[in-house]
Amino acid sequence: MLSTVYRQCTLCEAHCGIRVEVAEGRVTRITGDPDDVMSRGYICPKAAALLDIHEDPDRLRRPVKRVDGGWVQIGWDEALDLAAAGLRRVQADHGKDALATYLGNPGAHSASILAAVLVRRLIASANNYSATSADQLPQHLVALEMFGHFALLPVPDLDRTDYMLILGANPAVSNGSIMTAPGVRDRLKAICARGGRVVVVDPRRTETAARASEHVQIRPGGDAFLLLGILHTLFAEELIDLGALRGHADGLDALRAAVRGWGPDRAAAASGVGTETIVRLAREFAAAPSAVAYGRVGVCQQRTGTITHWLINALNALTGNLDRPGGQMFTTPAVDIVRLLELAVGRGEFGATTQRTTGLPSLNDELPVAGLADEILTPGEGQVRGLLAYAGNPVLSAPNGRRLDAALSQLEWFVAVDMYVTETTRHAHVILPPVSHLERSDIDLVLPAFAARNYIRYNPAALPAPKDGKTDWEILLALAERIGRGPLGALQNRALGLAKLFTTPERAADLGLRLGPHGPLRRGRAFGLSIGSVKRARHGIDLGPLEPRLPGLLRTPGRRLQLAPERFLREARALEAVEREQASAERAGYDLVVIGRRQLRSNNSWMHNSARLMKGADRCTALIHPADAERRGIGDGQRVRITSRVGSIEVPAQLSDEMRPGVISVPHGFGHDREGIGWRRAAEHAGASFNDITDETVLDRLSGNAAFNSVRVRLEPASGAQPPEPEASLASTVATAAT
Ligand SMILES: Nc1nc2c(c(=O)[nH]1)N[C@H]1C(S)=C(S)[C@@H](COP(=O)(O)OP(=O)(O)OC[C@H]3O[C@@H](n4cnc5c(=O)[nH]c(N)nc54)[C@H](O)[C@@H]3O)O[C@H]1N2
Ligand SMILES: Nc1nc2c(c(=O)[nH]1)N[C@H]1C(S)=C(S)[C@@H](COP(=O)(O)OP(=O)(O)OC[C@H]3O[C@@H](n4cnc5c(=O)[nH]c(N)nc54)[C@H](O)[C@@H]3O)O[C@H]1N2
Ligand code: SF4
Ligand SMILES: [Mo]
Repeated sequence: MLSTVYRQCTLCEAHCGIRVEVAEGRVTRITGDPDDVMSRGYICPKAAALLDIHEDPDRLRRPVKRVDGGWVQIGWDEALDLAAAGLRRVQADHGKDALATYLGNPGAHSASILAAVLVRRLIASANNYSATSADQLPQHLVALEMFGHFALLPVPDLDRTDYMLILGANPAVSNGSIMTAPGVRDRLKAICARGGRVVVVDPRRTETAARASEHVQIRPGGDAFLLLGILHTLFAEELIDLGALRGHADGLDALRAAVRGWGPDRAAAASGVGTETIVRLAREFAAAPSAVAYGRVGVCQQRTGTITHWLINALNALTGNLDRPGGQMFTTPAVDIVRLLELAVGRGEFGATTQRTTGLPSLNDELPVAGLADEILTPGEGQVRGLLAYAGNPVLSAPNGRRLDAALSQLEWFVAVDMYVTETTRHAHVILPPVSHLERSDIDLVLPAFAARNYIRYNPAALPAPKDGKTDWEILLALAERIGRGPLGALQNRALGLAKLFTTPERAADLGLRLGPHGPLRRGRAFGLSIGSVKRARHGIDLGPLEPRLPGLLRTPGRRLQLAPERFLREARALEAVEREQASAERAGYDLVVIGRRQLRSNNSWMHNSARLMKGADRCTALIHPADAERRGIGDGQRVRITSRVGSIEVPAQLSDEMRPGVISVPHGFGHDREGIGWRRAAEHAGASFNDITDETVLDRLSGNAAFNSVRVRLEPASGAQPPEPEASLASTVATAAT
């Protein structure tokens, strides 16, 4: 029997439509779906690797419990009872905050996130963590302060823009983030083809920069200063025009005052970008028929993450590009996530609680992951003794992962919902594995809310789930049921009763679709979406280009756009301190900055067990500018040691003039050399974990997001390594920018 199933690849935010060909109960081929409404046939090499994951002998297919010297398989009932009893015991013995939760990145790519949120509510601990605080937390804080809700994240309307300024993102490799836009390389190319410009601000000449109209090789952490200089120019040259938002915005004068001291010369010195470039970028941006500034993890993972994203949004707003076609817009998604979140958790309060050991603030009931190890290691009232981790690998993804690794080994009880024995889950007492991605039907509710077009797509399972297999949804609800009988009693049971209404993700989605902006209530019975109509549309449903939504969508008092929130103004006044800090780190002997790098054939930490993705040369290398290498006697391919305050790693050097001198680049997600991990092929390509040298005390100053890209290091040949033969090419390489 031959069949073709149309669904999406759930690996990254692009969510490309795929065709999965099935014969005799086996997947024979995965290709791009040419009729998919969003991706039109585009896929990257990872899509086919869904099959590798599915067939991977190392993937767990049954629950396991840890025993002396290894793991034993157990049945689902036993596993779920055991897991839940342990979680409840931690709370009964040590109080409710002693049990922490961690939600990882793949959780957001499935409707099961709803079930995970429910479990969290039942656990009712203050110690909630996720990949958010290693990623987009600054953007949530900016959304909360400027737009009134933490999930009101605007998206670049890249398909209609005339000018795109990209700061700290490499969509040609990452395929776009908080910007679902499959095939983004072509979409960027189209901007130039229609006479527009793409300008990439990045310390490295990335795959995106190489295809752009212009590359601005900024110093890491320089973006806030660059943007201050641009805004200064806009005010000085009277290029401000709020467009349709005139009359709906507060804080214009305060913003003008905040940037007053940041003339282009000063901004240039602080950012490492030339004065003329800053002035020209400001003029070009203001003059373009439409323009959008877009920033992602490169600038989130900085000491100045929040302030930078504030200035990005302000630049869009001040030039009339916020909420207009071709600018920075909000979606009108099939399921109104913001509305649902509003009902479930409110606006997403900032600082409602603080972390016991670090004092870092919470946002939307989550605390920064940078402090998790401390919470486990520091004795006292409220010490974390148990953990429930869903779809995350924080040992490789959180700052100072080594320390977290050690901390996890001390937990009294740790339950992981994951399909591998990873660097993280090897510390678990019970691992509950979901069926493979191809075996689950699903509907993605979260990421269409951050897409470059409005759309919705249903994902039928390509293969039936094995009889004794469970989806994440089923696992999490089964845990919820067992935890619901726990010490907190009545309240938990009420929440659980509510949840039981939604026995499948489809039922939950159906309600969301019907109540949403494209549902029958708004569009009439004949046209309104329901789960039935979404299921019938095999290639997804295009719901049109982004539409202006302001001021109606704002959740601020009086629905006013806040251009200059007080918290950000205070921080802007303190920016000089950031410059001083950088100087003092240099004096302490750490003379380089290390930044991250994503790769097409990796997906964070967890796809290194796929044969087809691991072909070819070692990718876990340090990109080093030839001049920096030469000064230290380092040759191409030689092993180097990179040392920060918290530790050191050794990786091969890869000399490249695509780096800004003074900056080196290392991918994260490697480091598969730990004892006891279950992914054998990954272990053969172990590499080193970037997060063994990232510093859990180096954070975005406002949100507490991990500032991976602000970490100072020193670099030397690895001990025992032979000094390289001098290379003629080294001396002739010219620096592309002054440090
Ligand atoms: N130095 C540095 N560190 C970084 C970053 C960086 O740029 N530099 N980036 C940060 C960012 S943006 C992110 S999002 C985080 C990611 O950090 P995490 O989310 O903590 O880690 P992942 O590597 O995505 O690990 C995902 C885990 O989920 C499992 N998994 C995969 N699919 C499923 C599924 O469908 N169900 C279940 N139950 N499990 C599944 C995998 O086996 C794996 O163990 O890393 C952050 N860390
Ligand atoms: N192939 C692949 N795709 C992925 C992932 C993956 O691991 N592999 N991960 C997914 C995830 S979880 C996410 S969040 C997204 C992230 O998507 P992107 O935000 O596009 O992520 P990166 O590719 O890490 O790009 C960050 C860029 O910031 C630059 N940078 C570092 N420091 C600075 C700085 O101070 N200033 C500026 N201006 N630039 C700086 C880096 O050189 C890098 O090019 O990608 C997703 N897609
Ligand atoms: S870009 Fe690649 S990994 Fe991302 S959804 Fe598309 S095919 Fe999957
Ligand atoms: Mo991410």
